[in-house]
Amino acid sequence: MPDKFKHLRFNSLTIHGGQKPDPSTGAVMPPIYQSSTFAQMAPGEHKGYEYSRTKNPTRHALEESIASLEGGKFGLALGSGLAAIDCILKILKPGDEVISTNDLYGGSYRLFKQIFEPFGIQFHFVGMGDALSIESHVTENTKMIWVETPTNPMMNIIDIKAMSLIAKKHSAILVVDNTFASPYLQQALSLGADIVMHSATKYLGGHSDVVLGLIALNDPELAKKLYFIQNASGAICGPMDSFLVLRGIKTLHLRMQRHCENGAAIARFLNQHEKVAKVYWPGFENHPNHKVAKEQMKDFGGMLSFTVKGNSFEDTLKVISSLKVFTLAESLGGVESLAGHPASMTHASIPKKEREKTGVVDSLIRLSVGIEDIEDLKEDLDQALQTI
Ligand code: P1T
Repeated sequence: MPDKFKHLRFNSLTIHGGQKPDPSTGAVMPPIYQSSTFAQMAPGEHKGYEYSRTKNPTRHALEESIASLEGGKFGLALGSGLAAIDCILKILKPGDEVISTNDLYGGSYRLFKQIFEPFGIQFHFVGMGDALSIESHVTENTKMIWVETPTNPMMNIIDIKAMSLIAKKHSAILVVDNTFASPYLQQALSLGADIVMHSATKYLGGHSDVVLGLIALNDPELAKKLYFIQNASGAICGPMDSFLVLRGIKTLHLRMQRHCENGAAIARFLNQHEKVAKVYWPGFENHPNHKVAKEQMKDFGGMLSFTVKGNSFEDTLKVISSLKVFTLAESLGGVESLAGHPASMTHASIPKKEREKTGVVDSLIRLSVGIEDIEDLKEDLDQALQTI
């Protein structure tokens, strides 16, 4: 990042972090360098770019941006959130063990269990509401602790600082999936994480028009390993997608403010609704880790889950299919409000017995509250709930 931007605060960093006018033209937005390869003056003599899998100027601008937003020295951009997770897990070797949150995105669980476990890496899925409870799962082979917070979809909050103390004590790498919070709400590196990753498909991109993954970290040795894997395995994102996320990031702070405002209003609205059984949202004072959320997050975000009264699967389907402003769809973090049914959509790859242990029951509905007019969102939920 140019030195003149080093002192900037978060909102300014979303616009200027890692950015400078294009050196060859002065273009204010990083151009979409849609080129696979770059001319060399002599073999190995070039302007910093040889081949786009290794390094591409548009992707590089995005990598600098996420590093600056997360307060990291290094950033990496990959083809999806799962490609970013895959890149991080490839640091490990057969025989290594990972302790992971037991409530997490179904695709992460599937990657852990179905791709990495057959290669000899063992995963322990543990409730991390009380950080100390993971100690009994640590063995001499524990090399990584994987934390998603807030968790998808139960909105559990994990104490990142407490986890980092445990990780350090056992020389394990602490990774935080910061997708639900975004760097606007929570900066995991400053709380002690070694690596932070995002599905930038969500809040960072912010417009449901791109799939992309991001990583930020400070440790040069770890960064060297990750850059090696990024290039050697090759799951990079293209320049057009990098540009779209860079554009999204410039309004991250504005969008997040409204997501948080609307999220809080919807959580409170549902909480007093006669057709709703339970609302999961870390902003409630009786949320088990509300205090931790208040300490490590700036606000409570735009995600929440709830169950309908009676917990009937049929009623749940009726509500979710009756929504008109909320779109029934996977994903989250875009400007538009989305509703999902985790049991049959995002978390279908987790065996029913496993997911029900963490609360992902058939009557659970997950909302990604967008930035529309709040009264339209309330009216929509109310008319859908009145169908049961
Ligand atoms: O979809 P992708 O960009 O590959 O990101 C995967 C991912 C990683 N981590 C978390 C916390 C996520 O929520 C996701 C993707 N989640 C959804 C698609 C979803 O609807 O929950």
